[in-house]
Amino acid sequence: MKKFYQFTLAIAIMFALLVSLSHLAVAQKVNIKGGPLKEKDWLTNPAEAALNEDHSDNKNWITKYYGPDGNYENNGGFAASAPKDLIDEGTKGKLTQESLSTIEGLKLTLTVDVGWDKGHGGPRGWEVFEIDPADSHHMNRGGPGDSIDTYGIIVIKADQAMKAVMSPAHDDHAQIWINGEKWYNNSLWTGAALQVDYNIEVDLQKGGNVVLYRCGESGGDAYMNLHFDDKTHETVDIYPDKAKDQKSFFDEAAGALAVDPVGKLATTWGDIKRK
Ligand SMILES: [Ca+2]
Ligand SMILES: [Ca+2]
Ligand SMILES: [Ca+2]
Repeated sequence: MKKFYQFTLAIAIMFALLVSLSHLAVAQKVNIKGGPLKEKDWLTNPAEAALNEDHSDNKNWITKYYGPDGNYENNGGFAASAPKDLIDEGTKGKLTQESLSTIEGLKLTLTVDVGWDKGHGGPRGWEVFEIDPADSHHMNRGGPGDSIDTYGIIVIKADQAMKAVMSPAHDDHAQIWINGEKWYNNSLWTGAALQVDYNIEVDLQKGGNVVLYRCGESGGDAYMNLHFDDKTHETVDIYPDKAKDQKSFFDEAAGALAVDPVGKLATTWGDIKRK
């Protein structure tokens, strides 16, 4: 009998070890915590050392965004454009980068377009666009490949307030806002389309969360990629999902964008457009 218990104990210990080892294998190092960024750091690069992690095996890279239906062009290089709020510029102050990354601001895109002048790509409406994360030039979107800025939005619907870890890969200057706050600024390209230098812990609120991802490009490769930790992808819904245009995006995300108490999710694209 004693032998049997020893054997069981040994098996239990081995199992526990295996479980903890397998967790170690998939864990990504979180090297930025304590956000959002304070205003004085909005354009400061992370102080932490770059991780140079290869995330090419990750299955959760975002492939669809909602955003202006073309890039801002002739940006003068990302160093010159990064400090400029091109959303503010294009909407004459009706929207800013901060307000666009809120539910109310996102809904304004149903009636407010981006009026960039001819020299910067011209007027833009809003669309759902798809990117291939592995393509290191995917920011081109059929237009010029250099001196451009791309804006992409996703909506994350969470059942409860939670911590999530976001992992961006970008070339060149990335800036990310969530729910009106800036959480990430890094002017240095990560090194490859699926290489991550910073895993950033962020706060998601219960209900809809708006993530605004901006990437500024000077020359060479131009990509903007993002995924979250596995647990987050398992527990939240992310939009655009099946949407192909503005209407279907607002329709499928309506539940996440309703300001009404949970259970009263009648808001649709048509309702918002009428208001
Ligand atoms: Ca790197
Ligand atoms: Ca380029
Ligand atoms: Ca580049």
